[in-house]
Amino acid sequence: RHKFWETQPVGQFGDVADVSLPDGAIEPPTPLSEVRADPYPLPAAFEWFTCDLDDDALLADLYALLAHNYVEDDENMFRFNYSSAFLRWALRPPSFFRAWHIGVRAKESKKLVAFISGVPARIRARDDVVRMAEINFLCVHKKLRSKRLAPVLIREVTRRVHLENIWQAAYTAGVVLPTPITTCRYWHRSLNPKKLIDVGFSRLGPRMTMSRTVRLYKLPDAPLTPGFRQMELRDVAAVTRLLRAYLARYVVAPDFDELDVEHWLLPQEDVVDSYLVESPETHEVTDFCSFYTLPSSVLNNANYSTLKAAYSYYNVAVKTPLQQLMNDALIVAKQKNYDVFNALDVMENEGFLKELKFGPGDGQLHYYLYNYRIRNGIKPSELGLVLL
Ligand code: NHW
Ligand code: EN5
Repeated sequence: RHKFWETQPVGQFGDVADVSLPDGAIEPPTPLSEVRADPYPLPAAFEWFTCDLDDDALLADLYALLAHNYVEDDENMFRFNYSSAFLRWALRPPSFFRAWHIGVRAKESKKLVAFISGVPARIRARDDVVRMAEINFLCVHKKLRSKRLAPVLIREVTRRVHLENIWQAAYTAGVVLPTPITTCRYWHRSLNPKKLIDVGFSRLGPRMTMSRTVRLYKLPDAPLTPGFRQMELRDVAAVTRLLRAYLARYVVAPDFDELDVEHWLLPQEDVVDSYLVESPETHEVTDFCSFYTLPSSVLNNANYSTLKAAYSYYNVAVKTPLQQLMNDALIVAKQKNYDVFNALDVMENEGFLKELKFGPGDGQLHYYLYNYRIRNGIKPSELGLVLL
């Protein structure tokens, strides 16, 4: 059934529930001298190409490859449209490896036709902090699909990760592969219901008029929590303390240090937004919330070409109730002209989704680990990891 995945060190569908197998690495590391030294062969017309994201021309090519060929919903109405600034941010965290930004080009035209990437991360599974690669942006041009190029890309990124003496990876996908550690549901909160209905992202509910719908999703003009403000560079230490203490509760979560927090959570316009609550009395940072910006192209609509979507990222509510904190996140997203606010049912999110008028989407997100077994998997609420 899975000619490629059957050969890989991932939980095979048969043995997920086998209690005799221990948690942790599925196969041990091999000596670096035994890692294959040269790239896997590609069909003759193509060549490997390590991408330099400092190069604006290359970045524009990568942006265009993804904008035209990356993930769509099940009815091909929308396609993710990651911005160039977002791609630079996502692919250049602390200690990133340029060799893990892997393109495939046509030898003759030099056109970029496929891509896969990894970035390094420390991810904790139970009490084991593991150096991993986060794999993302796997993409094969629509005209080259179903030719078994994806397994070559995956083997090549695996080889380059092994060369850095890293033997585990984390990734997500909308498709079922062997074998998810957990399966999450997307939830959506309308901010601009009229546009969402016009483009077919949502529907007018039964016995609902447009004006009732607009009223239903109306939000205040400004955040309600006293001391709610944008995160700044001076907040990195406090946010790191809050987040580390919070993520310690989850079975699988990133192990963020201050450098990671500065990179992943310091606001960057139209890429990542972070807010916190600074107590007006003590000036302590007590709560934190964040979202990233990932627009989708609207395919085949006469009136609109893009949807501006915010995706819930990491949130920590200590003093402010989580529901109130997330309501303020919705308010600032609305003020910044987002059309929809999306969230997964990870961490404590179940606790605010229905109350804040999110509705379940038709998409799922499966989470995977490569060469790391977690017996029986985990629940979405035990997952403290959000991948972009
Ligand atoms: S998920 C988004 C993936 N990208 C898209 O969906 C974009 C649109 N689609 C495409 O570009 C986020 C193509 O359809 C792709 C497949 C390229 C998806 N993950 O070349 P063939 C990520 O980026 C398997 C993994 O003929 P294709 C995460 C499939 O099951 N495997 O197909 C990426 C089959 O294998 P099987 C996937 O349609 C994580 C084989 O590919 C997959 O032309 C990568 C067919 O290949 C997917 N999303 O191209 C794994 N989709 O065994 C990282 C299909 O079933 C692992 N397949 O026969 C860790 C590596 C690092 C380890 C380090 C220690
Ligand atoms: C991860 N790095 O299917 C990348 N999105 O629900 C790979 N549906 O937007 C993972 N089909 O439900 C990709 N509207 C996996 C996701 C791929 C994209 C995808 C889904 C997630 C989505 C929308 C639009 C559906 C269009 C037709 C959806 C309903 C919203 C409604 C708002 C009002 C309250 C009820 C729900």
